[in-house]
Amino acid sequence: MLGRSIVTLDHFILDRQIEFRYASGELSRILYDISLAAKVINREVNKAGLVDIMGITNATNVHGEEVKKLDVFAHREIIKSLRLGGQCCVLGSEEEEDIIPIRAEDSGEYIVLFDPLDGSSNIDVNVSIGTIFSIYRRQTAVDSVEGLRKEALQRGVNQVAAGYVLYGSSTMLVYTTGHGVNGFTLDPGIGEFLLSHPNIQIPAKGKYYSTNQGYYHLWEEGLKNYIRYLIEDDPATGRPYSLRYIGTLVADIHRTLLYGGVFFYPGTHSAPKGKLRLMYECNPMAFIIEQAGGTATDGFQRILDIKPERLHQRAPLFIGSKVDVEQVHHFLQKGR
Ligand code: P6P
Repeated sequence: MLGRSIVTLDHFILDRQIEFRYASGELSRILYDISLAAKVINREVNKAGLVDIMGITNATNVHGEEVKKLDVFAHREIIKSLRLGGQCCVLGSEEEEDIIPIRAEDSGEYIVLFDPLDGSSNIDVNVSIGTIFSIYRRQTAVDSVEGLRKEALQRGVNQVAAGYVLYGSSTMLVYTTGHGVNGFTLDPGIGEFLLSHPNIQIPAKGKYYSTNQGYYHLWEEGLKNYIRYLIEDDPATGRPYSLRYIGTLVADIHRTLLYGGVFFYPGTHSAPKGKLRLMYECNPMAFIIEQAGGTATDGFQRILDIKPERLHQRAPLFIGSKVDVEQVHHFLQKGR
């Protein structure tokens, strides 16, 4: 039986670059650069369990210093790859307080904001972790640090691409350029990401909810009512839902994307904006989920419409199947 033809990520990017309304090769190059960094990070992540036996990640930086922490390693690998690619004018990383301007001779038209190793606290227990990226095109020609800071604070609706890498039982890269969502699985034998999940569509309604229910006592009343509704025994309406929570955003969103349901990390009285970062966690995941037919809000408005003020600002996140997110909103509104 003829199997589906093998499509590598590189071929897919090239074949689809006509969809990109700007100079096509630029975005393609950024996606290559990110996928290359992902392969290098994947190699080190897979050794993480051996660090105690083999010593640290045997990574050294330009100064010959040993790089001890995997998230710092991932941070540096992504910067190195994007800097060499020459398509970016400024970067923003969860690991760096301020923006990372790219010097004029290596500079390009794009901004990449990223969480180099999301869920890194899970490394020591061999639970999936990930990399998240969000790509914008610069709006001005301003090269000052202040001007580049503004370029890095565009609304999520301006993203030209977004994606994540999931370092799990297999390593996957999932991304969108605004023309649907496609998933690629790394074949370590040939070192290529192969198209494994074409045109991903999130189910309109799921049977899972995903949240850290340990914070239940801190939530607003409407959200508590929603949980009480979800766990009632009523097979006719697909209840009770099952709780699934990995504690790595990339892994919880990936399951929600494929199986449907809702993920939420809400605000509380003490932390009204919740924990997740708008620019390199909420926005890229919202772009992906919306492109797959789902919804993403902060409990009031569309995530992608939020006007950013700071690079590391947080936002509450309610994201997943359209029907499920609408139902959360119904309970939130009733409780307010
Ligand atoms: P909590 C990981 O530290 C992270 O930033 C996300 O990947 C994840 O969704 C969240 O925090 C988990 O937070 O409070 O449930 O441990």
